Amino acid sequence: MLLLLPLSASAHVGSPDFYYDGYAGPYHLLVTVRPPAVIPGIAEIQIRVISTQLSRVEILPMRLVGQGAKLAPTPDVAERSGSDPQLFTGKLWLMSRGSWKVQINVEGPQGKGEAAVPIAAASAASLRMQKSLGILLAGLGLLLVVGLVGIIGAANRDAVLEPGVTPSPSQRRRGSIITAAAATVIVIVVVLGNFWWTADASHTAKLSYKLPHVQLSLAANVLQLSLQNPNDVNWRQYPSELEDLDRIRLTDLMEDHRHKLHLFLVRMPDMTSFWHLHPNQENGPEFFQVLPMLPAGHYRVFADIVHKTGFPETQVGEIDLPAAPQTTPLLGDDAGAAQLTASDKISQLSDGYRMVWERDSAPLKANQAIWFRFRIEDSKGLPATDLEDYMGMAGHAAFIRDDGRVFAHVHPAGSISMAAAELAQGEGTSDSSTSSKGMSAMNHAAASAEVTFPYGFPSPGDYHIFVQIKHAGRIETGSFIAHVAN
Ligand SMILES: [Cu+2]
Repeated sequence: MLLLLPLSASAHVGSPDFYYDGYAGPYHLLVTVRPPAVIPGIAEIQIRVISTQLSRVEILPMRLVGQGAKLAPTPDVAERSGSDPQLFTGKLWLMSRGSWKVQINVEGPQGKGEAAVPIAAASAASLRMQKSLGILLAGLGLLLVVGLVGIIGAANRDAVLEPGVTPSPSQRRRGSIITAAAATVIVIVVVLGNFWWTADASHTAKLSYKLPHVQLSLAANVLQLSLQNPNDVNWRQYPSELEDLDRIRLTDLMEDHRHKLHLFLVRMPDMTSFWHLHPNQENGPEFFQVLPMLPAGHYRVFADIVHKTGFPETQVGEIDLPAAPQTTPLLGDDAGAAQLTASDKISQLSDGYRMVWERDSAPLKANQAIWFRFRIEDSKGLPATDLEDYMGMAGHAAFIRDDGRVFAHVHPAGSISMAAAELAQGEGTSDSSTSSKGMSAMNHAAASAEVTFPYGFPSPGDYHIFVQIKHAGRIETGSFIAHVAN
């Protein structure tokens, strides 16, 4: 009866769905997984096969790590859409919190193939019961209690008499005593039931996922970050319900495309200053970042981490930055831009390069998986030929709603965590040839002048899309605006 809000659970902020672009054997798939807002709950899966027809698609849920990763349940057959023969849909139960994968087995004209899509499951905040429903249920409950007491009383007073005979005073007394005793017992049961109900509700509320807020402080131009773990304390109180591997710890971070922490800073509300940095770990949840020359202002902060269980989290924060006291060069994979001009089509890069969003005229809609395609052109307007890998991939994108309440860090393979994707491939039931094929497709190098990101906006509103690519040794940021209609 605790209805749950379809809020974001984890992984990204306000963007709970998982989008995946990858290969199952020879078949190119675009997969959308909508995890349930409540655990246990039903995840909805959509699989679109590109360019070929498949004869059969099977889906099954598996844990990402631990014993459960080795025990595959019987797969469900995904249903082919009546109107679109390349679209398959299915539903899967996710029985516990933590990191899961959706294993996909396909069969088609070129034989069989497998893919695994890592997802994260966590209950979001719970909602109180509606008042009207509460009043209705209380009324019905009262009717049951009164009826039960009356039946017990009548059974002990009138039921033993012949028809037409009135009960004697002693029978009446006996009936009254038993009625009173029954009423007392039933009221005690109702009161105990209420205790049980309240305890269970607060237990459920404690197990709902809380968005972690990273603690930020600034000393000169060094930003100090302290990751928080608001879910650990509450999740740990119920060890019987949570396998140990579902515990969230901050000492178990794994590298996700080369870094344990991907830090995004965006100046609000203009969003003209955007930075993607990689702080150094000091110890455990403490990190520090020497800031480059950021323009002063109020910044929204998003810190992406992945636990070694494959459970991704984004910690959020806000900070006011003064004008940088000294110039520190950007190092390694750190990149950003101080004065971006957002466009709905063409973003100017340095050296006369341009990034062009290849979009059609159709309005953007929420909850729809689409490919965001960006073409990089050189100063002559020709497709760029000098694109390089940036942290192992052709590009990195951040989708941020203008109020800062939606944030997703997306790659050419989708909005799944890349580190979790490696776990999903590594511990799967698939043979190594399919796995390696899947991975190479996932990490497809920056061979062309185009970079694509599969994603769907979670809600209507105005968004900024920041797209980062690398060419001629330099990391560039394109900035785009997108209006998502109601
Ligand atoms: Cu990235």
